[in-house]
Amino acid sequence: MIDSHTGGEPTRLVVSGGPALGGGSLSERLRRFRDQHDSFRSAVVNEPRGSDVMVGALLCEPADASCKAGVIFFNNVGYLGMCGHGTIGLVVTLAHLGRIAPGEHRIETPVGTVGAILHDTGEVTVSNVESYRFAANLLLDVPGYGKVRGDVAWGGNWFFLVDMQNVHMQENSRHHPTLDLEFKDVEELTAFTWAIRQALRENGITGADSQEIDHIELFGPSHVRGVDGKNFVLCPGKAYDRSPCGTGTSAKLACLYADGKIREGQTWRQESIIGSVFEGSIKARDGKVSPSIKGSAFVNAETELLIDPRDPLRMGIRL
Ligand code: PYC
Repeated sequence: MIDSHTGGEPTRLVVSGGPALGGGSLSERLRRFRDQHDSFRSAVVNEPRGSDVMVGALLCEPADASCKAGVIFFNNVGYLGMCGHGTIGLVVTLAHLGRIAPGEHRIETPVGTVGAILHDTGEVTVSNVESYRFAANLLLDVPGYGKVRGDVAWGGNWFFLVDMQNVHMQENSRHHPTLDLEFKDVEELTAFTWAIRQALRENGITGADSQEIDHIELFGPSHVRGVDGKNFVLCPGKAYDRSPCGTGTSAKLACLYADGKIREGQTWRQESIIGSVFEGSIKARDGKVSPSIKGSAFVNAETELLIDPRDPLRMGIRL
């Protein structure tokens, strides 16, 4: 396994020794992974070997020979469609292994094929799956906080995006009355976004085909010169994304485009809650966007997974 981080968000790539998932599309193989080998997911990313923040990635043979690799991303509670920071981590790790050189590559994921350019600088630009806003300006009653407005958008995962400049905590809120989009407030931001996620579920608000919205993104202006926006993204298993979230930035770009606030050729710089930055841009087609996300990753560990039959927690701590 090789660990890397992209803007602070970790990716643990299983290079070999993972479960045999057979052939077929990556989405079929994801289903087999989930149904027959879920304990392997937990062994890799859950405590005591991993942590709630860890995103796992299983390197797979691509079904499409034009792709350099296939990948299935997973986390402490399940599986991801796409993962932007993880794809940047994957590309940098493949380069670290000497398996790819700078240039353009195609990578298969369960939600479609994405492009990746490994630049001579070591930076990576991911051309993500087509992204779009599914619903705009929904009003949601979030118990303990009050009414919150947000957009539902697809960026390779489902997001509910909330502009923090429009969030005014109700006066009798037992929570922080002025929640800042700042690192010092991550506990409060986590509680707030988790409450939004529960409220979405309770109100039956979903993405297309009743898919669960499992990522919540709060956004606002950045205070860094030359950076356009800042976000806080809550991931499905309640950990927050240390990176600006590649799929979350894609969802944000789709909403900006739907609002006429970004055009082709423009660069959007997205800061994460810890201060790391991705650069985003779009190509537009039929009301949807093809987002590109540029960032850097660094390899920081090479490890071997040891599964000791005497260890009662060898497959990780899980529900
Ligand atoms: O970068 O797309 C992303 C991502 C999703 C979950 C964590 N990171």
